[in-house]
Amino acid sequence: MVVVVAPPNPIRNEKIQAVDLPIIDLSAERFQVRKLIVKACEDYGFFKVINHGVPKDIISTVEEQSLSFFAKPVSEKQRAGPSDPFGYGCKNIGFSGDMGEVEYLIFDTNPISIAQRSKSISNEPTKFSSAVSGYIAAARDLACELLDLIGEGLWVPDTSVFSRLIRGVDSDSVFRLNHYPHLQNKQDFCKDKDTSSSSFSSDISKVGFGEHSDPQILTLLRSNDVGGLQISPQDGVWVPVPSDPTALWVNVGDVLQAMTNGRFVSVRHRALANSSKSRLSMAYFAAPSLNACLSALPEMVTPEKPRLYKPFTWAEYKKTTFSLSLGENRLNLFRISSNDECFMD
Ligand SMILES: O=C(O)CCC(=O)C(=O)O
Repeated sequence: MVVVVAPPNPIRNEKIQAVDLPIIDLSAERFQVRKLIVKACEDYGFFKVINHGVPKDIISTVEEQSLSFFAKPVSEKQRAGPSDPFGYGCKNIGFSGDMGEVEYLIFDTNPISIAQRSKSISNEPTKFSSAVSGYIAAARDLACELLDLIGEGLWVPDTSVFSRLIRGVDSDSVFRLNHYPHLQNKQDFCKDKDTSSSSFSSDISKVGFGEHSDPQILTLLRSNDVGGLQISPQDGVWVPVPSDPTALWVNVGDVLQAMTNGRFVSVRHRALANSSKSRLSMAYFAAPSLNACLSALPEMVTPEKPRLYKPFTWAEYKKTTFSLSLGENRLNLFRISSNDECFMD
């Protein structure tokens, strides 16, 4: 007799906890701001920034143009795909078979390739591409400013040690627009005709973007007024992140965790597609150049806090990320074990 055991529903066994997440006002005194950012990165690897300086008109043009694109028939959207790795993708996340109730557009940050790609995305490609490139430039400036504040707050001698990694034209940063359909949309949004009867059921907790940490240095995330994002400060505990279209959320990525020798946490997060309105998020992932060699800053390594991770290049780390499934803890693969004593300073 074959006994079929239903897989445990991870979502049902979780604890949802409301937490007041840190809010950083960038117009406040610099010495206060840098202290609060360091604390937020240590406690949560996550915080909200207000008075961030990313122009509102650019944000609303990117949002309007993206929503018009995602509202198009699937066959038209597919003209901007597949995402290999840039362009339109639907449900498939990454290269290891992960799936979610999400469709997306991914771009590199080169204005020329954005302009080229925009021709298959927008009916007003110049308007779309200049808004996307404008958003990316403002997000990069903001990420550099936050990384400089982090350098100052950690009292490292070279305060631009982090921002320098993402400033150059060879930085491997990417920009991603995610669209999570609303609950009423029972049609399979990846197909032109609804062939499956309930491919998107009204199940209250559909995973839009599964649990993961971001591999890069820092992520800046902005969404419309629809919630769904959750962070996990500890295993099995999820904290809902309230939507605030006027603010940006910042999360520490794996590289920053490695460079601070584990002092900052690369926060695990996910997005649920469980609203009656569709969620649109835009994420700028600040990454180094492929050949950047990444390791804990000497100031972060002490006899009490020995080096946690082996040095790696961004190309190596990216390759490892692509070879694993979304939720895998990749940084663990670079952890120094007691057999690796020779890596110690
Ligand atoms: O849409 C969101 O809120 C989360 C998106 C995300 O985690 C990602 O794009 O990596």
